[in-house]
Amino acid sequence: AVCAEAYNPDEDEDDDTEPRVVNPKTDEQRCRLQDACRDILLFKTLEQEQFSEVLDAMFEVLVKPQDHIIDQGDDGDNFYVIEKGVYDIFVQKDGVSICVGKYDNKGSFGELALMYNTPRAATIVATQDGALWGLDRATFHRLIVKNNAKKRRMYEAFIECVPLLKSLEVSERMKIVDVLGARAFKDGDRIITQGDKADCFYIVETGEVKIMIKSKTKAGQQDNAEVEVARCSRGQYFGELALVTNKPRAATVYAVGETKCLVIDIQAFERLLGPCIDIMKRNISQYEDQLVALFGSSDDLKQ
Ligand code: 1OR
Ligand code: 1OR
Repeated sequence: AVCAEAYNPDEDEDDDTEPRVVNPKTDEQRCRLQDACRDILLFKTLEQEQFSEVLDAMFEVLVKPQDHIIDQGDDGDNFYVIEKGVYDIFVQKDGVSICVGKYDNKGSFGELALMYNTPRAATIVATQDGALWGLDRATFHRLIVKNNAKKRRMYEAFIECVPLLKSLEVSERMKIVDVLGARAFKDGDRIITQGDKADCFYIVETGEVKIMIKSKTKAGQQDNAEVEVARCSRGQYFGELALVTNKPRAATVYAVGETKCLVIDIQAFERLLGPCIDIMKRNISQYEDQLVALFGSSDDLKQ
């Protein structure tokens, strides 16, 4: 379908002659904006200069409960980064609007219509007073979409050989590349903490991670030290369990040496990795067997 086609920014010269958008901000606003944008995956692969241009162009949007920030089917105007507030995600299925998820005080939305020139794919409704930062379509194109061409060149070969993603079409894998972020870790950095709420999924690009668990059934006991249960290296994934089971993180994950991971947020995970879920579930059932061998019960997974 045409809408799945990648926009080819190299064929497009107009963008370069467009004036830079600058929305002046107070120091206080700039601080809040920088905070809100710190973990936005789409910004993670930008050069410093491009990132400051993005920040310059962004503008504050205050919202009230029940405000529709985006309506499914509309043309795309802005991309939004969440500073605060809770936002429900609705998708129309056979004429019925279903709540398929929510953003809870972090994350971003509204990139798809701007990236692929498609109608808005979901409706986003504020459930409380909130604050967003908008980025206009033209600037999004000039900086984010152009950067995506570079991302595809950088990650295409690697993504093509991640075993988990084998069952996807090439175009589906490229859509993952479009929305992923990259994060670098130093030896010993904690990437995931057992018991935390989960909002993203990881693939190891370089280096290695170790997965450590403390038994919940042994909580408080003297001998309940962290136990290493697995390692993941290039091409392997982690952080899927909490997303698939809708539970807190089941383990703590540390970088072993300098490590780089590709990161996908939970909405993109649910939207793009559906076809891989069976493979993940099969591997999860193996965790359970290993857990029984280790602690004598698999209650830690069931709780
Ligand atoms: P957009 O520009 O299409 C609506 O405007 C935004 O909602 C969209 O970009 C995404 O940023 C965001 N499917 C499609 N869009 C989603 C979804 C989603 N979730 C958030 N958005 N799904 C839900 C996954 C939790 C798949 C539903 C079948
Ligand atoms: P998560 O979202 O729960 C921690 O965040 C990640 O560590 C988890 O997803 C999995 O990707 C990974 N064996 C191998 N990997 C595991 C295990 C595991 N638990 C979590 N992860 N287990 C078997 C150990 C003998 C333990 C199951 C509780």
